[in-house]
Amino acid sequence: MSTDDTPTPALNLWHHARVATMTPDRPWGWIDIGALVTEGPTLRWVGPEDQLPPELRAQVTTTHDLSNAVVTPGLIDGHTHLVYGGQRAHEFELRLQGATYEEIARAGGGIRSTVAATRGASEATLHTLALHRARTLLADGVTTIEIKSGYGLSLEDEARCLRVARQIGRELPITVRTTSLAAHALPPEFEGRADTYIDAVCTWLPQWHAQGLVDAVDAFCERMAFTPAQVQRVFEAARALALPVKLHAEQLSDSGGAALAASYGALSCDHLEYLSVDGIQAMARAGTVAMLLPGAFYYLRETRRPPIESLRAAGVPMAIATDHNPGSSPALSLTLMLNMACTLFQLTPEEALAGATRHAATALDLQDTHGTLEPGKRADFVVWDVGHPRELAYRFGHSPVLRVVAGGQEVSR
Ligand code: DI6
Ligand code: FE
Repeated sequence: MSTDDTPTPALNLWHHARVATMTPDRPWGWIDIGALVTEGPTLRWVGPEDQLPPELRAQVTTTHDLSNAVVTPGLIDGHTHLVYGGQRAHEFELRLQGATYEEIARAGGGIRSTVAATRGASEATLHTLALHRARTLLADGVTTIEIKSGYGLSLEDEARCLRVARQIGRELPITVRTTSLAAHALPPEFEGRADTYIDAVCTWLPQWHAQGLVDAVDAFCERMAFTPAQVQRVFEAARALALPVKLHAEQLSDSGGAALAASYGALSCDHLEYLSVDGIQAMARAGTVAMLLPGAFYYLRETRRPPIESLRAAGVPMAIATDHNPGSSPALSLTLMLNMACTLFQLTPEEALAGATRHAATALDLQDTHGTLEPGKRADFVVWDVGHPRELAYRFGHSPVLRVVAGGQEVSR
């Protein structure tokens, strides 16, 4: 509301667009000849251009002609491990020669080798590396990123990674949600003492939380990582801090992790190749999002697909993310994941885009402010050089991004 002594806010009109708002009321939330009005970082109005109220148009200070290009919400990468040192190309070669991901991990490679490289890197180096990765995602249309810790595995090393994640959210015009994944792997100094390590994580969590570093808590529930009983103790510590939980569940085997996470009202369960019927039903009851990670499935040359048809039938929302990490998914393109979600998991192009926008927002508890183009939400959107949004999933290996607008500001590229 403006009065005589408050300045009229600057309004930007973005028009002559084909808009996929991704609201669920109609396919793609489609508007054929659409316009958006932004006010600072917020969407003020979205709709068919011929319905734009004249009094609103009269307040517009800057007009952007989008020349019939397609506009979608800014993409949301709801599962990344963006902060780490080193790389694991040698393990890629070993796997091509027949070694499995689990065998390499048991021999001291895998997550542990990245933990060593991360501990050995300075915070400045970790920051430089992660910032470059975040910029690469942003250039591909990603305006919200979830960033997990999980390669520090000590009080101070995990805090460094979470600080780097927070810093990226301040430096780039993107929304960053941080997740503590201290229960990712057993660090070498706790060899043979997994329960003692979980005790330590439960005492560290309140300290990271007190430093404002944690938005959610995750764990790796797998025979090569932590048992459901250990994960449950981490979830209890999260609950005591009123932090939401999520879980790496049923990636390589069925350990019942998804049902456990759903019983804690998990925001998402992630991977899910071995998800059982019980797990699906528990997720449906809890409103937990299925976070599908086709990059890891592809890269580990998995053959068992997540139970897409059953998830769809049960009404479990399906999100798509890169799972960017140095071991099982060194991918930095969410548009590539849209394609893989269709080719590998048989999602429809519309389901895939909803998975990288609306449902990803829900998985990050950002559904009130992100994920669709609606008045009052954050003005995060992408202008694409395509004729229809299905083309975003149809292509791969090159990105048709024309312009990225984050918080109402055009991102320079
Ligand atoms: N599942 C994953 O996909 C990543 N972590 C996890 O629990 C992979 C981590 C790595 O291999 O470095
Ligand atoms: Fe992951």
